[in-house]
Amino acid sequence: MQIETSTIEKHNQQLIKQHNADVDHLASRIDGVELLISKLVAFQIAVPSWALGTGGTRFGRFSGLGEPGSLEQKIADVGLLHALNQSSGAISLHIPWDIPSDYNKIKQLASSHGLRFDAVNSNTFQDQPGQALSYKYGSLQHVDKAVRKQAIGHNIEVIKHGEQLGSKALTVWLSDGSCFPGQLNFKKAFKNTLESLEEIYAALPDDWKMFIEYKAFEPNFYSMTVGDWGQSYLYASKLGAKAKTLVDLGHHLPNANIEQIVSILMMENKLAGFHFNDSKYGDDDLTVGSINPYQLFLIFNELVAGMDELKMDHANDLGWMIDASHNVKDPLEDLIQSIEAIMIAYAQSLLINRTQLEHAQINNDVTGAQEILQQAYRTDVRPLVAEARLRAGGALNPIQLFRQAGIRNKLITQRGSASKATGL
Ligand SMILES: [Mn+2]
Repeated sequence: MQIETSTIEKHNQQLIKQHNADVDHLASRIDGVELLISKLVAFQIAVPSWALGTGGTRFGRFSGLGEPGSLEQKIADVGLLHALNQSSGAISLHIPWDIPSDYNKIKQLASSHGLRFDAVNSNTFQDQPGQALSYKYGSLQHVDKAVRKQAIGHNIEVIKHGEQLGSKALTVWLSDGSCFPGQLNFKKAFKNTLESLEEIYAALPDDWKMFIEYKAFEPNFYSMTVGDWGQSYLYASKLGAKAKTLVDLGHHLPNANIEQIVSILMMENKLAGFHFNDSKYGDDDLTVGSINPYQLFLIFNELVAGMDELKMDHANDLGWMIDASHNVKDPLEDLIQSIEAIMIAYAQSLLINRTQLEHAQINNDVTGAQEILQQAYRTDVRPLVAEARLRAGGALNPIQLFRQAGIRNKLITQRGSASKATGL
């Protein structure tokens, strides 16, 4: 289904008076508010094809209703999101869960919703039906060269799918590692993985990037062969300029200083982009900003500082994607909340007075530096984020409209209550 422009306009009319008053109030206190709003309008966050269905844990999965049962329906769902917030104009496909049967048709469908194809994701963390060799003991790291070759071949196939769709990056996340001490020779596992990545890297088109994602633990619980940013950075450095490190917020050990990791990676021009989510204990895949919004703001502070130093385009020069799983919420509502949280943190980071912050830093004014950051963080920027949505044709309050328009019920009527999203 598609949401009519007139439905969005009618919704906005109901809220416009209060909204305008809120924007005027904020605008009078912010220098360069027009530039800030234009940056918010340009900023787009990709939605992965696996986030449109209800997630689960290894203990169980409680399906939602009216889930998208095909790639076409997943694209339609991202299209709905984008119509509501005008900030989710890209979809990231997971191969082999979402292989298009007709590239042109899929491309046309996506562009009819104003969507482009973001990074493509390979999968060597599970065995597929009919697969010759198993990834039980790893893929690119495997002791058996034949298994490594199969995994390399899969990644090259993913690149080919991506080329047909206009993607410009391959994201490699490996579950490779070991569950028990002694199981793996760490150095051999690293070297095998590097050799395998080199073969995949050689197959990358000139204008593509390879994003190397790391994760501290799970599914392997003793060692991960790309376990932290240091290992990812080492692979990316050895591979070349097209390889960069991808930071997933949930893939760190508790209390890791992710903003410092981001800062150093940016200094080296080795940050590929981001997978957004939130967590309390580990890779919890919770809604962005639901647990630790201050951390998200501090990360955006470093991102904006780093991008400005490198004269990068905020919207296009790094990869921005949500990577979360919704076990108990409506996935579309959860995604609306996630994107809103990202836009808020981004807007707040744009408010930071960098000249004052630098002045405080070189004068060891610790209190002053904290005040500058918290002044930005404690500003309620939601009216500016809403104004950006309004100007782009979106809804002032996407969740409210999603509910008022009965979108989930319409999807259930269309797809049936038993419809299940493909994926894990
Ligand atoms: Mn991720």
